[in-house]
Amino acid sequence: MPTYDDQNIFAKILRGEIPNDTVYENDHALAFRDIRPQAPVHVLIIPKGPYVDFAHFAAEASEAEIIGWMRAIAEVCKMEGVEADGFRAISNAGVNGVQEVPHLHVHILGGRPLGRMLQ
Ligand code: DGP
Repeated sequence: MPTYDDQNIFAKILRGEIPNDTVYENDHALAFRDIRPQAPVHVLIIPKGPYVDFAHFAAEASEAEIIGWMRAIAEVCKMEGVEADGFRAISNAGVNGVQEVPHLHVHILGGRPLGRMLQ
């Protein structure tokens, strides 16, 4: 399993060392607006625990953490009004996935037609 770097930007956001535009929070997850939005709705949802990526989270997180993160994603989609017209959920991992911040996050993008991504 990867080693978690607690100096990454999202760890600093979780510790309150860097401000963020919080959209939603529960015991296990925090959701905030992306600093470089690619769509009218662009929210990042992160688990509060120290997980690098999806595989790390799936292997080591508790069921409560997994449920908390998943429910946060669903809640954000509802709150941001993208549930009805649709949205895209992306989680980049590793070098090939071009993951910039090594703390698990899912991007929720919506509010406009996003175009076909896979052919
Ligand atoms: P990626 O790791 O490639 O999935 O993308 C990381 C995203 O995080 C990118 O869309 C920009 C965003 N981001 C980077 N630094 C900050 C920050 O300090 N605050 C916020 N809100 N977003 C950030």
